[in-house]
Formats: sequence, structure tokens, C-alpha cells
Amino acid sequence: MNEPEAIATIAPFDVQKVRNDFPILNQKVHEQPLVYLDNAASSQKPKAVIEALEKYYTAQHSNVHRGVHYLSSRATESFENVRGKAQRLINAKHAHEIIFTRGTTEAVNLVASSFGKKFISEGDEVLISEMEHHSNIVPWQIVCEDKGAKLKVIPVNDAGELIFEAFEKLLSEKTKIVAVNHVSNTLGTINPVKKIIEKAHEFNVPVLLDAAQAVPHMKTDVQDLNADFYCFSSHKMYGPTGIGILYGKEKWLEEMPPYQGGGEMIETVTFEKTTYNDLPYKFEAGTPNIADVIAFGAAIDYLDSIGYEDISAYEKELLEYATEQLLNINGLRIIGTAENKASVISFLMDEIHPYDIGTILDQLGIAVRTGHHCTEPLMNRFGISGTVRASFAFYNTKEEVDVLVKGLLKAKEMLS
Ligand code: 7TS
Repeated sequence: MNEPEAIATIAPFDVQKVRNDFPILNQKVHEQPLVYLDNAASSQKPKAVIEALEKYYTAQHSNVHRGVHYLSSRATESFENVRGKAQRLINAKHAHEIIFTRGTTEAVNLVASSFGKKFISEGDEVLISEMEHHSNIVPWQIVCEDKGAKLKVIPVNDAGELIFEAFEKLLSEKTKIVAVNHVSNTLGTINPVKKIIEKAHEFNVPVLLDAAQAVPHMKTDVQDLNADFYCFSSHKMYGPTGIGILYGKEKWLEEMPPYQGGGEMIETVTFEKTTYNDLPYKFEAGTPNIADVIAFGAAIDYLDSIGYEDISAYEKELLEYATEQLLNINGLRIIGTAENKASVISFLMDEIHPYDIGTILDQLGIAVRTGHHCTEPLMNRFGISGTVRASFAFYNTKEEVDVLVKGLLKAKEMLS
């Protein structure tokens, strides 16, 4: 007799159920049902996050780390719990390697400024890539200008993939840090970051990953990657705006000087000399964004409840379907055709300006982003001024892809 077949115990991913968690999705824009495809810019918030914010301000607010009273102790406990949640989310070794920042931008600026102050000197080199967001370009330009160091750039190929051999050639004993994105916000390319880190470490060069577009889509393990710095934003992963994470390896953070001065980050202060607090507080000057940190914790719990496995599998299916459907449109060209991609599609249609396409789609209730997506040098690399970008979250559906395709056909008819 045959063995009985194992019965699947895991419920299939139920997108309709998930959509019910996001009240904002259930509305009309220009009298059409909203189709929100601008998730790479910022994703929407589940009820659990909205409720956490309301609950905090209604019943729990007080400043953290300073009061002996009940509310302050409770707020401190909830706040510090989220540090633990963020630590587990990316599998950091220590909770004190998690620094709360305003977002990815501030996380990169913190490292560029503080690491740069200590470790970058005249004649040194900083290595970034051609597909970086401005927030992983400009902070390095500032430190290079300040120190007389040089910014070197890893090129990308026509598919929008980093050219690994070029990276190897650019690495040298002059390189002080490599800063690249984990996933490109414009192309969707998932970079071979583990390989990049391995190579850089052969030269004892630390690597910062801009993971703003990675954490919303995939499970990360900073210890497995052996990343030195890992930066991401809550608002792109279903949490509130104004909060982000800098993960840094203890050994680097210990050596780096403070980024900002003020309360919280000190041990003792006299007019003659100030000594600094331990990690992570050394890098968290001033009253932090308590409410949004706590609500960010709710977003992490929410992601946990769905599970990265389901998220990645569903978004892959959506990406494949959308790519196939979009390519059926005559004259549509996808910018960013890497083999390994997250659910982001940039495209151009005939010679029509992306802004005009975006405006017509908006009239149909479809939200996409148009323009250079804060990656101007990448646009120059492809000889274009911008693209239309549809970026998908796990609450998007194949039906919404069909609405997008219909909208694009209409735009084409009106604008050609
Ligand atoms: N790095 C990448 C790869 C990003 O995509 C973004 C934001 C940032 C850094 C900056 O993040 P922030 O939260 O500090 O602003 N990207 C986008 C985008 O693609 N469209 O709008 C913002």
C-alpha cells in the first residue's frame, strides 16, 4: 500500500485577506478603485501599525531612558523591545548593533560621516556602484570632498547588473569602504552581496549595504552575509515614516566617533571634557522617535505573521506575471532585466514621456512613480532621463497588473 500523501498544513497565501489589513487600499481615486504600485517609494500601513500609533499616544506616551515613573519605564521597555525585534529580523549578533535613525538616508550619512572621520584620509578611495540611490552617493561625495579622497564607481551592464570583474579591479589597498545597494530601487536588481562582501573582505575592506529595497521583500541574515553595515527604512516595509535602522558590526561601531552630540549619547559632561555612552546610545543623540519605533515593532510583527517565504514567493509570481503582460505591449521596453530581481519594473513606452504616462495612469486611479527615482547617474548610464516605475507589494494582485496594462494601452492610444 502506498504511503498516504502528506497533507499540506500551511494555508495558501490569501491576498484578499491581506488587503483587508490595509484600510487605505479600499478607496477610490478619481472615481476609480485605487491601484497602488508605488511601493518602492513607500508602502502602505496595516491596521496593526496604525493602531499601535494610536494606542501609544492615547495611553503610553512618555520620554524614554530617563524617568523612574511608570509611563517612562513602560515606554522605555516597549522602545527597547523593538531593538530586539529588529535584531531578530536581520539576525544581528547583538541588540546594541541596532541603531535607530530617521531612515536609510540618515543611516548612510551616519556611517559616511563617522566612519569617514576616523578611517578615510587623503588619497583613499570609496567604492560605490552606478546603480546607487542618491542617498548612497552624496554622503560619500561629501566625505571624499572633505578628506581629499576619491569616489570610484562600479559599472553596470545593459541588463542592470553590477559587473563583478570591474568591481574586483577597482578594489585595492586604497579602498576604505564599499557601499552598494542590496536591491536597486530603479532596476529591481538583487545584487550578489555575499560575493561582494567576501571579495572586499579579502582586502580587509568593510561593506555597507543600502538595504532599503531588500528588507521589504526578502529574509536577511547580516551574520550570514557578513555585512559590516546594513541600512533600511521602516516606511518601505509597512511601518511608519521617520524611522530606520543602521546595523553596524560592534567592532566598527565601537571604534567610530559619535555622529551627533546631545542628550542620551553621553556618559558624563563637563565643560572640559565629555565622555560618551555605550552602544547603541552613543549614536542616538536626543529624544528618539519613540512612537514610530514602537509602531515599527508592530510592522515587524505583521511581516512575521505573514512570513518572508510567502511574501517572496507571491511577489515573484506577481513580478513574472507583470513582466510577461507588460512585454505584450508593443513598444514597451523594460529597463533592468537582471536575472535576479525584486518586484520592481521600470519601463519606457515608445517615445512617450514617463510623466505623461504617469499622469494618465493617475486619472485611472493607478499610482506609479515617474522620473529618475533619485538615481540620476544610472539614468545617464542608460541614456534616458527617467522611467515609469511600477513597484509591487504582497497586497497587489494580478488583476491590478491587468488594470495597469489596460491603462498603458489607453495612454499609448491617447499619446502616440
Ligand atoms: N536607498 C534606496 C535603495 C532607496 O530606494 C531609497 C528610497 C533610499 C535609499 C532612501 O530612503 P529614505 O527612506 O531614507 O528616504 N527610495 C525611493 C524611491 O525609490 N522612490 O522614492 C524613494
